[in-house]
Amino acid sequence: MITQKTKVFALLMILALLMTGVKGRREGYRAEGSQSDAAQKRASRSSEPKSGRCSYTFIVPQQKLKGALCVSTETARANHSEIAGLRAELSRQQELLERLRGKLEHEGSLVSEVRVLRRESSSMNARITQLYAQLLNEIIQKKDQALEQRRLDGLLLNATQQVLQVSSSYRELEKKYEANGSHNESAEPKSVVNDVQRDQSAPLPQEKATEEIPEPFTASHNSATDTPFISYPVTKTPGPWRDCQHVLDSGESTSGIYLLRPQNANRLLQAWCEQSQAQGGWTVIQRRQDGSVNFFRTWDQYKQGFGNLDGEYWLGLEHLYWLTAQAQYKLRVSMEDWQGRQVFAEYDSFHLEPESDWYRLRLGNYHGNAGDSLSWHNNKAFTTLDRDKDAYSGNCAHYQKGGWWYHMCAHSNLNGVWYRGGHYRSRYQDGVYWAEFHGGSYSLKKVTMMIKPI
Ligand SMILES: [Ca+2]
Repeated sequence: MITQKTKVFALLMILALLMTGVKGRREGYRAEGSQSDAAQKRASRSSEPKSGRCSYTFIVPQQKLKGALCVSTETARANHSEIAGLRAELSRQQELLERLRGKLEHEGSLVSEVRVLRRESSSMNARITQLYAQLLNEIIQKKDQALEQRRLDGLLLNATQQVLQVSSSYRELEKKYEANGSHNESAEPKSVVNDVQRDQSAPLPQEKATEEIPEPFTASHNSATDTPFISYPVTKTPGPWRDCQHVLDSGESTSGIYLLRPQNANRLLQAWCEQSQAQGGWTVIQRRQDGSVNFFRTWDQYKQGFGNLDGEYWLGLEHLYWLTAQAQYKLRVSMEDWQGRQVFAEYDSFHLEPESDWYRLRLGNYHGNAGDSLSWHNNKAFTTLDRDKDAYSGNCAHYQKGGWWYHMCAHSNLNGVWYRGGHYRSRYQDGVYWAEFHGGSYSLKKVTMMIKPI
């Protein structure tokens, strides 16, 4: 142990001698030495052996630090405040940033709103464009339709002119024919008949076509609706007869259509002769049986007659006037309800006043089993929807839907609306009724009005 200490001591001493040897060289550096060197020297100097004291000299390896190593508490305090300042600045900046972000978001939402609005606006524009195109298209179509309408009007006008031409040439031919063959009685009446008795709704060309068909007519040559009054075979004997009693007296006992010419009347007509019912000889002046003919008609149509001779028809007031003017006639109204019950009403005289007195009804006494629903109408003028001659403040024909010798308004309305099944529901009492037989709200199934000389 002692030897070891001695060895260390000897080594240190050698080192100390070596150090003093290089002392001068080391002092050359002192001018440019740093404070740290000075400090180091001071430390080494303090470690130099002093008298009476035993000490160790430690050699500290030279540090290569340049400049002072200073620790200033003041600076540290300053740094703290700076940091605080920075922190404040940072938070301010952050706040600012947040605010900016908020603004940005707000602007962003505005932008999206604007975008949505733009999108809507563009879709609206598209819709407007589409509507505009549609409008244009419709305008064009309307123009086309107007052109088409004009074209059709032209065609119609043309056709009407042609019909008028045909009609006038037909009349001329008729006149020539009459002039040439006035001795031929059977041909002449026929042409007049159709002039007088045709259905007002029947077109002229059809009328001409029917004229060309020779006698006797066949049932197949036309339908029941388009060419009335000539739609049933005329009997073999051409007539003309004064009335159906005249036909019967001449030995024609078959019911059917016959050609008539009332005395003193410069007119011919066709009518259905009822030769089997009630001893025959009846000239049918009105018939309802299936609702196939509309009886809501004008004065002129009631005057001239309308319908189908083998179906529903109205003979015509003018014909009735001439027929009943040639002799004393009686009237028979036969009726049938929807249960098949048949009744009749007879009036022992019947005639009409002329048109100048509105075909006023003159009626005799009633007898029969139907009840009297016509005497109330005796001495009344005829009324149609376009000629009001009734005693009611309004026009009875408007409410009762037919022409009749209305009073205020009716106990019978045999020219009313043909309702199926009997009892009918209507705003007005407008059915085919005979008040004494089933009342005013019961529409009869079959009605025939016919006249016969006494
Ligand atoms: Ca009136």
